Amino acid sequence: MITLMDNRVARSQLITDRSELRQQVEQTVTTTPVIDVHTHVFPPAFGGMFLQGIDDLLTYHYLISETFRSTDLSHERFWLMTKAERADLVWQALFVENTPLSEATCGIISVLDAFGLDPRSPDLAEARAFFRSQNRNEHLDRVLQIAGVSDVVMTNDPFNERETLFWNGARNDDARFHASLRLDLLLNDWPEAMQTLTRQGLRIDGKLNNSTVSELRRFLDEWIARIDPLYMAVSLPAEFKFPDDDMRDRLIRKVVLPTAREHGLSLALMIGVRRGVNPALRSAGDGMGRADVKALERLCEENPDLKFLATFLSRENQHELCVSARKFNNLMPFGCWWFLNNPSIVSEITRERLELLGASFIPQHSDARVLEQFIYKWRHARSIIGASLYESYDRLLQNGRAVTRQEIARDVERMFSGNFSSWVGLPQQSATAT
Ligand code: FIX
Ligand code: ZN
Repeated sequence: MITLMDNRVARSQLITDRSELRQQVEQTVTTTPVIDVHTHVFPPAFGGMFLQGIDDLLTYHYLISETFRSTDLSHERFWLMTKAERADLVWQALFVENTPLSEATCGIISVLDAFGLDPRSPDLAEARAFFRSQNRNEHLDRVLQIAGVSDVVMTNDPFNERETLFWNGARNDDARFHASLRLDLLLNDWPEAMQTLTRQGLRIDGKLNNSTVSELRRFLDEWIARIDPLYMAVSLPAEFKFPDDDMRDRLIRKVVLPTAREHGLSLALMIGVRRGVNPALRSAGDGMGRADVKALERLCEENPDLKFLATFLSRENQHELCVSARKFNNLMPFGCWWFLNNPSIVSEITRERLELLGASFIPQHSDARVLEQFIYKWRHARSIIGASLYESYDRLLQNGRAVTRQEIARDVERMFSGNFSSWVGLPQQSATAT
């Protein structure tokens, strides 16, 4: 039976005053818990993969590439330094000798501010002492609480040795952290993937014969059983084509899509990265390029029974992604990825998405690698999403329809957790505040 929702509300519930509207949107956006749908953060049980504290924060690859714009030090000498020495250098170059104007440097200031630490300190002594004195688990709870993050999706790479070692001996016991199965090596570097899989005992043939397909399917089945991922994911180069006549296309068709189908898993596509544009910068050396959104449209069209999450790295692809999502309801745009995660661009993309898709998208993911980044990435994102959303409600008001508190709460919940939960089948009750 269909129950019709009552669209009529008492006049007193309508917010017709603009400053009250702004304040209500701000409050809702600030306090609604969010599911962080794509991160590289792990809980403490993952040992060395759990990154936190000022040295990890300052040696984030975003800040490393920025540091080289303000130092004469060679890349070679930088990579010979210890983590603490690198952090000292980044602090000196970007926070002492220069004003922290960029988004990534401003993020560090937000984190220091959240803990009452001095953003003008000449060195890192105070910050180091503070982070060192924290109990790991209590600190994790506190950070998630400050950031308003209820659930975190990790990036779990079955081709990574450290990750394999962890999952072979242990299980993730923190229910706030969920897995995602990352397929980059398989789909972007088949020769290397073959070597890794052969070392792990798989009997595979480079030409992808039937028994190799079965071996690869079995490999993914086992990982899915082991880590229980919410989705499978891959980052793809700007040149990604679908259909194509290369190994990636065959692997997608014969291995990845059938696995997604069998396990009822969505596939997340992160498109537009150019790895190793400057290899001397190592993990900080990746760039970006404009991709062809038609490849994603073909995937959605050929596989109407499968669900796709998608994000593009180029600003130029964002409008096309919105239009594609209007055509394919098995496509969920998510996040403002990496080089897009700057206030001016997040604002533009969020407004564009609201205008074309209403609340039927996932506005942001943090892509955090270091625990405390949740604080700044979500503080900054919430403020911009709030401003964009206010603009939409205000336009609605000027055109004759006021909204209620309940409607604002419903929209924000949908964007911050509901869209993702229902897309990947995560029980809604998991998306509660910590
Ligand atoms: O491929 C990815 O998941 C990217 O987000 C990362 O590899 C990238 O280095 C990053 O941290 C971007 O925010
Ligand atoms: Zn990422």
